[in-house]
Amino acid sequence: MEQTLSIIKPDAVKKNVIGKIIDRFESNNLKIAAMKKIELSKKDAESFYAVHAERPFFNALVEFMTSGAVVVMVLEGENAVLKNRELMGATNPKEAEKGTIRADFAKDIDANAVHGSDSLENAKIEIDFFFANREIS
Ligand code: IDP
Ligand code: MG
Repeated sequence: MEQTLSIIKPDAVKKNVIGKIIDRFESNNLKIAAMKKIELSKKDAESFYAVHAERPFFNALVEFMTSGAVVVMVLEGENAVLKNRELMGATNPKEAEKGTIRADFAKDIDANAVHGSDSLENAKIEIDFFFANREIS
């Protein structure tokens, strides 16, 4: 069993599609092992996306991720990391396959509805960033 970190980003929370996105996970055998709705501080967003600090879109990304509440989840299941990435679709919603979360709920790369860990190693780091062990079950 793997665990991965998922974030429903401010654009999707504002569109009121939290439940529809969670349904994609549950319908595909991913269990919600932890979940909370929070507002990220600038510092939270900057640390979480530190790997992108030198990218031209970094400031816009931090601005976007702090523009409203997000829902942070630990998803658990077989091949959870890869399965979540498949359900999400490509980073750019315009290139995402039909039926993926980003194709169905997002319009452009700046506001693309969801985050998902890209490796098992990063999943552990990202889960630790948001959750204490006692919050995950
Ligand atoms: P991912 O979210 O599919 O893993 P990453 O390359 O890790 O994509 O980028 C993190 C986030 O940064 C993306 O989800 C997107 O919101 C934003 N981003 C990535 N590339 C661009 C870009 O070229 N322009 C604007 N925003 C971008
Ligand atoms: Mg990424």
